[in-house]
Amino acid sequence: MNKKALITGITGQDGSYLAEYLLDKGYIVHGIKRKSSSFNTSRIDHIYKDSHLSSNLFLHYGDLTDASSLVNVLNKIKPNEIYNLAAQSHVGHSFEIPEYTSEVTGLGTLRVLEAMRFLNLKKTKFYQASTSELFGQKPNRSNSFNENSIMIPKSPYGVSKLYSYWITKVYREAYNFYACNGILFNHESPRRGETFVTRKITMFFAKKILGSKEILYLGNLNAKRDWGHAKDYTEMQWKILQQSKPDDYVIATGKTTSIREFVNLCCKYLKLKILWSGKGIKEKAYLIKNGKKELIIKIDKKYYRPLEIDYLKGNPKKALKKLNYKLKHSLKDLVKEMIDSDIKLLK
Ligand code: NAP
Ligand code: F7E
Repeated sequence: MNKKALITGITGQDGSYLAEYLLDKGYIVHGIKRKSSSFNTSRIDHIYKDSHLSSNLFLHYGDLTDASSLVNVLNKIKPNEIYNLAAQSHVGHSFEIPEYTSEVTGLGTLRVLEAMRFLNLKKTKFYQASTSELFGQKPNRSNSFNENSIMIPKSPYGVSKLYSYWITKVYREAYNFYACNGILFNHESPRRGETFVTRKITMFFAKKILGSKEILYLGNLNAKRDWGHAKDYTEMQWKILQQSKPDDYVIATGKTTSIREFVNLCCKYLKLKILWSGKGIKEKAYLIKNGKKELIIKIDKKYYRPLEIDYLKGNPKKALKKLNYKLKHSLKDLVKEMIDSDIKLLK
């Protein structure tokens, strides 16, 4: 019989790739989508055009802030696997809406776990979308973070995710749940939300190539992130739930790149000559063409966060070995894929 999976956050970047992946594997996929006044299914609409896949995909209204909706959906489906991907996932915005972020990204996880307990779903496996934002401080002895690194989050988002990380472990130990944390470092794709920095940059350069005169306003250019591809990472989410015992895994590439370097990678791909000048809030970037300078990037203080994690690099050794996985995408390929896709979208 086909396995049944429930994905919270199916309309998000990861949810959409995971849905495709599980449908391809023959799963019946159920997704929870929240009520919104405008359409929020653009990342999964294409699945409905594929009759082979769409017949096994079912969407239900629900919300991580609404416990009864979760109990109702879980009771109806009784899934073999739950992937809890729903969250208010923007770190910057979590400073502006901290209480809502805690409700969804923190307590929302408890509501799903409690629904499982209340309905006695003892055989259901649970995946929690944990994050590198749990780690706030560069490790003393090592230059990367692993499963044993100290967790000192630096945002309402990170704190909410820390709660979810621990409550997942508590339910594993207290009630013998098959519950796992995937501690994922940043992962991007053409489906990344446009307010996250990589997509903001690739969309800007796609517009520029098509003749736009816009200026790109960014925040902290020095922050370093470990960027992987969402497709690799969603495949590993599935693998985490296929192991004989539940466990927690860091998923990362083991490489780190600053925002400024990411911009440079985009220019390199597009064969654009870029010149940086100034420091801090006064830093600017120009395109050099035919001996002329065009201002393209400025800093806007509003994109600085009240508190920032300056450096993130993961150590994925345990995950790559135990899950027997080899990453398929490099950052260079990711930049190319995102820019090409944005140009196509704009055209
Ligand atoms: P995303 O694109 O922001 O998707 C978040 C999903 O959660 C969307 O489907 C969103 O619905 C849904 N959602 C938001 N609030 C909800 C609520 N109150 N009730 C039900 N659903 C709600 O995030 P992502 O990049 O796919 O990430 C997936 C998960 O992994 C998130 O939990 C994120 O925090 C975590 N994570 C992400 C990364 C990364 O680099 N991408 C790294 C580590 C961990 P709408 O479509 O209606 O907004
Ligand atoms: O910021 C800096 C910003 O918003 C990356 C989420 O998926 O990954 C994501 O969180 C860096 C930060 O991602 C702008 O200050 C500079 O240092 O793309 P981001 P994030 O905050 O790392 C983690 C792992 C998650 O779990 C989250 O859900 O870029 N930055 N200038 C900027 N960031 C944004 N958004 N916009 C700027 O203009």
